[in-house]
Amino acid sequence: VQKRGIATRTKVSKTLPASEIRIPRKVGFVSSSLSQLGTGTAVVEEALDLSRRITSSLSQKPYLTDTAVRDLDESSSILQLALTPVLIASVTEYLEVLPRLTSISILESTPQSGRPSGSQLFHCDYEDVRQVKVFLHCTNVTAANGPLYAVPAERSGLVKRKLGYRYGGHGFRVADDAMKSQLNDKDIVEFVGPPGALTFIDTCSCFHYGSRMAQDANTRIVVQFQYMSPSAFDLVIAGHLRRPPVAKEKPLSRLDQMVLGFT
Ligand SMILES: O=C(O)CCC(=O)C(=O)O
Repeated sequence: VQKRGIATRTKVSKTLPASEIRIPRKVGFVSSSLSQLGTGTAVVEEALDLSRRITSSLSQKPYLTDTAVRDLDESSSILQLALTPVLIASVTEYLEVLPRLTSISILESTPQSGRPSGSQLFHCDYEDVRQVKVFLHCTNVTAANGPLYAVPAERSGLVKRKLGYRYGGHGFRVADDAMKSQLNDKDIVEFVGPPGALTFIDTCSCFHYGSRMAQDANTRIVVQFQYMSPSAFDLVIAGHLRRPPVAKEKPLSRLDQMVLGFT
């Protein structure tokens, strides 16, 4: 899983710029944008283009198509965003280690009748005790388009204790009534925003859900970048199932190769 030791990762991570986008630990999320990263919108165009070419997906969810992005080449704007030094610096500061980029996915949510289910219900991810997912809006996301909603990390921790929450298995998804009995409205933060809006969020520490669309709403398209510590449970147990989303390791820098899991 981790072919290089922490000492080497730490040394290499020292070449990153100072992290300008801080994810406060008690909150577990922060909003940003492509312009704050000094990045153009070519990445949004590339993602929309890819989404138009998706013909099949592994996703079992009727309301959400989740398609892994693979075999990018080094000129891809999606790959360049995933490896942007300021972004990696922010994730490194939060996870306290140079992270592994473990997936890039295109999420497409569409209206679906019936009661919310799956990731439309409050839950915490369990690949590790902490991870960072970065959501990039590729369409305008309003309250009608099923935005992401999240509860700050500290508050989520209190709710976990109160509910006796267990990761995975039965009870991993929590009904609204049970959550709302523990929360005030102000504890639930909504991530709306135009194409180019970014959300950095620790989905293990923060209860969250998304994709509850209004019946007449337009499709919501986001790119999701997932970063974990190299010693994350998921990588230790099933790291061999995760392939870098890029075709070849050359001519990427050593730091990029480490983030991508080549070295
Ligand atoms: O945005 C969504 O629809 C939900 C995403 C989610 O639950 C996750 O990525 O863990």
